[in-house]
Amino acid sequence: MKKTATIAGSDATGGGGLEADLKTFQEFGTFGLAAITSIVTLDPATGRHSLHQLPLALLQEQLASIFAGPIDALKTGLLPTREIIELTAAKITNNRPLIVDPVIGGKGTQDFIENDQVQALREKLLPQALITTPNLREAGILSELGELTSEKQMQQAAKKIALLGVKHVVIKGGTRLNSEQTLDLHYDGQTFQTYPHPVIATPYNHGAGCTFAAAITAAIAKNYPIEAAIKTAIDFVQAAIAQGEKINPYVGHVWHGAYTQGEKRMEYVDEN
Ligand code: PXL
Repeated sequence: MKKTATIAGSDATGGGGLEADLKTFQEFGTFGLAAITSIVTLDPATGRHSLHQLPLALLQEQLASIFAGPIDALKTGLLPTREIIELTAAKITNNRPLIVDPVIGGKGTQDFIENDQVQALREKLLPQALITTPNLREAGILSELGELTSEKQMQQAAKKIALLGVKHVVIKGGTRLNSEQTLDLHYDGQTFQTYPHPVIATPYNHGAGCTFAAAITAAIAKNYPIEAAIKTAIDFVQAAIAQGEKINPYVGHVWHGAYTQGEKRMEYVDEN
């Protein structure tokens, strides 16, 4: 069985963060492990998110736990401080594939991120990564090019991010690029490949970014070539968004069980 691990924040509402990662890992038939960097909660009275820190020593013990055995592919999500990024970067020193989802601009998390964290991502983590999966806003920040509004600018940003040492940059165009027909861009250090796909019109898409990176991580663990991993992840997230569901008055989530649970959920059948 392939083992996939995530080092990420917890999204208590279950759409993004390590909850999305673990559900997606399982949907892809891989065994998921997790280290929690922080916890994001939702105030039901206001819909506002809060970020709760955990002691750094506790993260260190979780990292030791997940690395107690072999891991086939590793993903990072929300790493909200420089100290957390530096500790994580120091503990992933061997050559297992690392997928960095540079969570900077996600829903519910964008208020928490400091420039210090962005610099640590650029200096410590991205040089070690096989793949990084920024959205348009995150790609603008990591590349220091600011707001990106065209495919040409996405290409420029991907080139700048690749200079940090990460081998494959996958920028998600999302609805910010185009609200109907968008594209994801892959740069492997030499050539660009685009993956056009329609935007599925639904407000219930929370967790899509985490789910995308987790799907790539699981596919890489299963030895898919990079292009196939990206294509598989895009298709899966499209299905997960299409089956998204409202979870509370403020937010609706993608359905991480879109493939194996979507059509044939386990139902009790009375044989008598
Ligand atoms: O933006 C994605 C994300 C990542 N990680 C955690 C989150 C969220 C969004 O809410 O809560 C922990």
